[in-house]
Amino acid sequence: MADIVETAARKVFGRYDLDGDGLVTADEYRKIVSELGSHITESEAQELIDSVDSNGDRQMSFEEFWAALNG
Ligand SMILES: [Ca+2]
Ligand SMILES: [Ca+2]
Repeated sequence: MADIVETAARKVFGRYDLDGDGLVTADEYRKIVSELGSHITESEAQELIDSVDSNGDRQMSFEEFWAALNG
């Protein structure tokens, strides 16, 4: 069950990670949000990334995304 959830989470993460390098930047996040029809500024996107960023590189890895999902 957890595996199914993790696979789904990886798919979502892969959609955010536009260049496939395994990290979501604020810029990638902002592009996806605007494709979904919302608008956020670059600093808002960076704030959101920073809120889940645990290693301080200001990008979101799958592990950080997963940790955020699992609260
Ligand atoms: Ca990326
Ligand atoms: Ca990070």
